[in-house]
Amino acid sequence: MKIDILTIFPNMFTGFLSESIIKRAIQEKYVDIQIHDIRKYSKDKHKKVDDYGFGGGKGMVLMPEPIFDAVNDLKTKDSKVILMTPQGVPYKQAKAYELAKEKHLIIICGHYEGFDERIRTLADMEISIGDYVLTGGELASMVITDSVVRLINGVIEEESHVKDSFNNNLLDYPVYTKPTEFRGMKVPEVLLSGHHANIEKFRTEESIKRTKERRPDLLEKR
Ligand code: 6GU
Repeated sequence: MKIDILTIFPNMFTGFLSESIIKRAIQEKYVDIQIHDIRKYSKDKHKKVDDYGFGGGKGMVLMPEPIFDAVNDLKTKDSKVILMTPQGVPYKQAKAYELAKEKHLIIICGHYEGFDERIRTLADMEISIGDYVLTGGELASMVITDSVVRLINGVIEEESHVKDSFNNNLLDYPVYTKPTEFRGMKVPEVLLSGHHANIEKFRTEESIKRTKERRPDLLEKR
């Protein structure tokens, strides 16, 4: 898979791309992630990419031309263009699975007070990562990228995500490691028993109990 991210803050991505699973997925060629500075596509001599909004009002608005030129440069017949905006469709794990099947994603990070409305015509979809406002789409684009890359076949063991929270609209069951007793808190006996059927039953029950307590809205979707 190839992921191209368009941003006016390319440095925000340095840490994200150079640690842990994302770093390894890039090294092992499961994914090619390229960060593109929108300023590079500006035809203005000061590399301007935003301007005052018509009609007045607060803040600067991202101009359409540099972003149109960038998308035009990168787009192929296999591309899906995603616009990051708090006005987009709320992001869910099911969408991560869909995106993980794509060959090429182009992600546009909105910024400042907004982007010129005509930029919307470039997008196949608009995504929001939740009901709160970020200063820009950069963190949101990293959220999308992280959640998609870990689902690409081979990046992590399939076992580690078939049981992820949300896969059946259930939250994860609790897990424990050594020691078997820590500050008076004991690992549940059944997990030490080696009895696989009982362990499975315990985990399912704990998942349901946890979901009931914390996310009853998910259970209604089951
Ligand atoms: Cl995609 N962008 C911004 N700026 N804020 C957000 C968001 C995106 N999703 C939730 N809040």
